[in-house]
Parts: sequence; C-alpha cells; structure tokens
Amino acid sequence: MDLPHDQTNGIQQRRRVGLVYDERMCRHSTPDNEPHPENPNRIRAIWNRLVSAGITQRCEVFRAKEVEDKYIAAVHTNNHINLIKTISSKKTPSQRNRAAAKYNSIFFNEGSSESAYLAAGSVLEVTEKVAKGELNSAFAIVRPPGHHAEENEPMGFCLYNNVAIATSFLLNQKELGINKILIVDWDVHHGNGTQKMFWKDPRVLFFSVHRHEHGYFYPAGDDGSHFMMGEGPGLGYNINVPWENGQCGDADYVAAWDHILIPVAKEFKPDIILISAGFDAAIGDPLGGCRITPNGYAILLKKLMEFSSGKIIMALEGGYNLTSIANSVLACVELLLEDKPITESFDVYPFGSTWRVIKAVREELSTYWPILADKLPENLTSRVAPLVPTYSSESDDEYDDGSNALPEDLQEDVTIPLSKLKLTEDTHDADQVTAAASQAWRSELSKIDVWYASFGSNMSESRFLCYIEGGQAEGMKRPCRGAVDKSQPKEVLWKTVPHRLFFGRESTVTWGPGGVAFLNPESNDQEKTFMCLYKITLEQFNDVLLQENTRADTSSPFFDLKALNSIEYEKNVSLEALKDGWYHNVLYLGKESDVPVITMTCTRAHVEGFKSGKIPICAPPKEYADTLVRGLVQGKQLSEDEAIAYIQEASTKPL
Ligand code: X5A
Ligand code: ZN
Repeated sequence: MDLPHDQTNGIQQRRRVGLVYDERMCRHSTPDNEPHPENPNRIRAIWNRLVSAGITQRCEVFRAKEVEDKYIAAVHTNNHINLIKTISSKKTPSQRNRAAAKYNSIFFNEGSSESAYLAAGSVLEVTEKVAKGELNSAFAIVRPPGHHAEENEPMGFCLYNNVAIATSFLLNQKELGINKILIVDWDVHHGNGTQKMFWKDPRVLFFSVHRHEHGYFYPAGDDGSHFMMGEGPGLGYNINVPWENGQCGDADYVAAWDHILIPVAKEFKPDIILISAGFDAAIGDPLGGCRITPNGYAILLKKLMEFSSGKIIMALEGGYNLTSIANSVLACVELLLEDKPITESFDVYPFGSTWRVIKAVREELSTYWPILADKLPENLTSRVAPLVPTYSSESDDEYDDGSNALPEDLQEDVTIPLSKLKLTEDTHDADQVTAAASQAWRSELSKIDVWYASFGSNMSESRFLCYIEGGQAEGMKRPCRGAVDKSQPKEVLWKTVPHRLFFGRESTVTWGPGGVAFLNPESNDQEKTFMCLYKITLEQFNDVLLQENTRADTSSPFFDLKALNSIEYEKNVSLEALKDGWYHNVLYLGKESDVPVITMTCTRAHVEGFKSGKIPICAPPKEYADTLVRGLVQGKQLSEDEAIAYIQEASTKPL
C-alpha cells in the first residue's frame, strides 16, 4: 500500500474512490463486429491498465446496474426509451440496421439495449454514492457514451445521455441537498444533448470545450458556438468554448480553465461536479486531432478538486486511441486517489486562436459572470505557439485508423511530455501566419473554375445557393453554413448525361424521412439525367463537398488541383478523407467551354449496396421531390407534370 501518499499529519486520509466496470457493456457493438472506433476494447483497455497499475485494489469497484426507466424519463421521451429498450429483443438484425440508419452515427446490435441501460445505471449509481458522501469521487468506465444523445434521438455513438440522467436524478432527490451541479464536458466533441437538456435550467451549469471549426466539426452546426448561452432562467448557465482548430493541447485547455471555467466555478459554487470525460482530445486520438497529455488531464481535474469538497463523478464519453485513453484515465484516477501535487508545464503556449476564443467567450459571458469582464493582460495573450499546417489529416472520420493524427515522430509514445512537442517560442504574428497557412489552399483553388453539376435538390437554384451563401430554402429542416467565398456562381447551364438517377437511404437530417438523389457513377446510354451546372471556383466546390458530406476540418482541400488534373483520366475519384459521407465520390462528366464538369455522388460500392438491398432504395420525401421539380421547372427543362413523372420514374424503376 502506498501509505506515505495517504498520510497527512500522521492520520490516514484515504480517499474513497468508486470505479464501475462491467464486461456486459462490451456486448454493444457494430452488427458484424465491423471495425468501429467506438468498440468494446475501449473499456477493456482502460480496465486492464488500471488493474495492471494496481489501482483497482485501491478503489471501491462496482458492477453495473441497469437504470430504471423512471430516471431515464426525466431527460428522454417515452418514444426514445421504447426505441432503446426494444432495439435488441424485438428486432431482427436487418430491422436494427434500418433503425440505426435513421440516425446520425449510430449502430445497434443484440447487446445495445442492455449496454445502454448499464451505462446509464452505472453513472447514476456512483453519482448517488458520491452525493451521499459514501464515496469521495468516482470514475464510471462505461459505454455506449452519452453526451450526444438528445431527448428523442440517439446520436454520435450515444444511446442514453448517461450524465444527464444522473444529473436530473440528483436534482429530483431533494433529500440529497444537491441544488447546483456543474457539468464539465471535455470530450473533443460538443455535448449537444446535455446542453439541450439543461438549456433553461440555472441549477445546472453546463461547460463544454470542444473542437468546433466554425461549425464544421462533428456534430456540425451552431449548437456548440459560444453564443449558445442558455435561455430564460438558464441564460448564462451554458458555456461553450469552441476551438477554431485541432492541435489544442495542455496549454490551451489550462488557459480555458484558468480564464473561464475556474473563475465561473468560484462564483457558481457547485454542490457536486460531473465530468463528461471523453478522452478524444488526447494526444494520439484518431478522431480528435488534439493533444492533451495524461498529465494535462490530471491538471484539469486537479483544478476542479477545490470545488464541491472534491465531490466529482467522471463518466467516460469518447476517446478512441486505446493507449491514450488508458493512460489518461489512469492519470485521472491516480489523482482522485491521492490529490498529489502536479507541476504545470509552461513549455508550450496556447495558440493565438485559443486566446481569441477565450476572449470572445469572456466577453459574451461577462454579462452573466462579471468576473469575466476584466481584460486579459497583453503580456499573457501575446505569447502564442504556432499552429502547424496539416494536410488532410484531421477529418472527423469514424474509420480513420489514426495514423495521421500525430506527426510521425510522436506516434509511438502517446505520453510524451509537453517539452518534447516541437512547438517553437512565441512570435507575435505566428498565429496570423499559420491561420493563413492552414487555409492557403483556398487562394490557389479560388483561381480555378469548375462546373459543379447537380442532379438532386441543388438543381433548384435557391437551394443550391444555401451551400454558397448559407441559409435554409423551402422544405429544408436545417440551415446550411455556406461557403467561405460567398460569391454567386458565374454561370448556370443545363445538360443531360447518360447516367441513372435514383433515390436511396431512409432519412436525412436536411429533409427528414425518405430517400435522396444519387447518380450511378457507371454510365449507361439508355439513361438520361438532367443536370444543372453551376460555374463556381474549385475552392467553393470543396466547401460544397464539405457540406454534402457534413464533416471535417478545412485546413486542406479535399478535392485539390492534383485531383482535378487526374480526374479527366480516372473518371472518378473517391475521397478518402470524406469516406463516410454519402457524396464523397467525385465524378468527371466531360468539359463545357474547356471547363471541367464534375459532380459528387456515392461510390460504386454503395451502388452495389443499393442493388443488394443492404442500403435501402427509397422514394424521396415530398419536400425534397418538390424541390427537384421546382429546379427542373424554373430551369425551363420540363413542365411541372413532366418533372413529376421524371422523379416518379427515377424513384420506382429498379436499379
Ligand atoms: C462520443 C463521441 C463522436 C461521434 C463522431 C461521429 N462521439 N463521427 O465521441
Ligand atoms: Zn467525442
């Protein structure tokens, strides 16, 4: 036993730390155990690391318990509970696949229901024990994760919102005397589900720091922006720190703590803290592209231990590099056990963009938290680390193997101290230089024109312009962000191509239930598909690609000059960086007045999936079909009746 660490003035001050782990949470997996970053080995790796470090013997270990429906019902709809409850028992594998396809980044198998109930139950159980003082703190090693799950929608690998369920449990058990709860969400992705559940509730201060990329990073959109501050009585009790770029590490996170979270927490005085502890901002993570070290996580945790008499519950969220997550969790649990002193490293400064974000957050929130109104000293914020330009390495790609997430020489050891990171000393304008460098591809590609040929809803000009100017056209359920360069297409023209138009998938976020248009990349002389061509720059084409495939980082183009030059010979180029989007296959359709005509559609492999029935062929929803008809009629290609018949044929004829 490590007695020396546990003694203060000769009195043993053993901290009671709870751990929940249960092999049954490994039963949730992809249908045929297809490779997926959110897989059972994540929690196994963490548990094994704690066992081999001798940590589990120093903690109180619990098996998982299933949560009761009444506690879930405090944050989820009955409809959602029924979906998760019945997904395993009452469905066949193909019914489950079809159900999962309706949601964003969700898979189901026969073990999903049980795992979801155990994950939520585990977090709830240790939360209750910490609240009652039976434990000082706890770590719940659970999966599936929870923070993306919304009231009525599983999302982003999350089924039940574990942390939200535990939080509302505490609020409803009045005898526990918990009136103010701080949720710290340090997963690299925004905690959209949790944010929405406590949006109007001043008893819950929700703080999320995440990679945002101006709304391009998962979960794309504005929910994670720092303007989202809560509403009504909850106004000011929702704090988002949206990083503009990847690569953020210990120095950036410590700065967000020191200059936003900690001063606010001092005012708020939480009775208890729950951490949505994803470790996908860890160095080496394949999805996050950030660089927090295990020691960095320990620093962030230590800074929270001074509140709520150390009552902290950590619940695992994301984190996809097994070594990184195991070492990071180990560092956190060791700190919960010992509260040992940790040295902060000042070898590396935050990025210029980090200070920009922190200043913007402080300014926006200072109305509600006057402590944030003070101006940060110039000598603090002028010291910045340069951002290293990256090439197509940080797309938020579920199946990325992570080999691109770190510079070559850092891939071996994920626990490398900050001092080894090759970041040079401060230069005053380093940030401007590097921010520009990371978007340097834009100016080059802005000089090249292409015809973007549309065959689906983009044939309606007002709908296509949403991808350029931003906005929401008739029938769309969500707005688009638009391109960086918002200039109008230079020309519009129509043509037909010998390719088959068809409709597939069951539902999309923009149009709701129903199929959307695809063009078979294989040509066929019997077919004739109308296409509306927009002359735009290659830069804008890349922004359209990004929006059609909703993901990723913009520090490099996806379809660059090299790709444009080769496509004439290769006919289509399937873009690896966007490979789990539905429109990442760029197809060459010839030239018009010497300018290449390109479109984006699914891959040939997808077409095989549609043919075999693995991916559903599905008629378009009314709003979507109406938009196509509008496009064809306004473009003077067909009369309304002809356009309706054209869509009808494409949606009924077998592939
Ligand atoms: C919990 C978590 C990430 C979802 C990414 C989907 N989810 N591309 O980290
Ligand atoms: Zn995450």
